[in-house]
Amino acid sequence: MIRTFVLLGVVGGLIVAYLTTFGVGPTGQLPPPESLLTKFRAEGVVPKNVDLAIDETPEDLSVFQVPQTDEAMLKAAEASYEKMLSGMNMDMGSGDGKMDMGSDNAAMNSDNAAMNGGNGSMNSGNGSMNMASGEMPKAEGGLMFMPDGPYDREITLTMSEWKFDKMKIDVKPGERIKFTVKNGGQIPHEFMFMSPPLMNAVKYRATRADWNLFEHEALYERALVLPGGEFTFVMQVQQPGTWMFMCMLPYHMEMGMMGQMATKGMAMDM
Ligand SMILES: [Cu+2]
Repeated sequence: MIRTFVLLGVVGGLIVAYLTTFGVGPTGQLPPPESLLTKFRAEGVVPKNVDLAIDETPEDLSVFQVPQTDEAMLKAAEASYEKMLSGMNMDMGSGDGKMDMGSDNAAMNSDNAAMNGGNGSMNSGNGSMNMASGEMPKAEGGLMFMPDGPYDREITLTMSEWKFDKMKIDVKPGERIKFTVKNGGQIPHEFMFMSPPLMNAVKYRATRADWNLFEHEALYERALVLPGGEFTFVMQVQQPGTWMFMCMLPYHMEMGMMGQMATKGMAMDM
């Protein structure tokens, strides 16, 4: 009797082993036919295609992510950006990747070297000024910046979203102007003066995939002005020309925070 059970067990085991190893035909190992998949999807047994899409929403803030609140701003800014720069009528031979912006400034620098030397006494004790080069006074691109000193007239410039209260400033060669720059807005801004060659550099970078507005050179730069904050400096116009002043925080300039300062007949269409 026991032999019968052992025999049944052995035979049964062999049958199960055979079925699990060889008993399933090749067709049984293929994916289910499309109709079956459709049926299962309809029944919700397997996820639909759309459910398998990768969610590309970044999980943390990175330098490449645009905060949702900024998207509308950026759209408006992008729409106006090309128009704004093309209106400035700069010919820089876009696309050849070569910039010829250093030579003019270099010449200006050498012209002004004597002036810098002559004003050496003004340089002392002003290391806290937030100038682009860290030096005071600084002369470049036809403008000279000093922390203070004698001046011919005063200009107060108030920043807000998204403009300066004066978008066009007329100046005369040689005059010294005391600027008071205020942030009358609700958010931080920055302030800088740029020459057309430096703006060309910005325009050039704007055509590149690795464009970064934080990469720029300015004749004068105050990196952060908090709401309600203000600062002053004295600027001398050293030669006829045109210059831009702006806030270059992301999308601020494109939204309108760029004005022009020019001597007579030198202003560009903007
Ligand atoms: Cu700003």
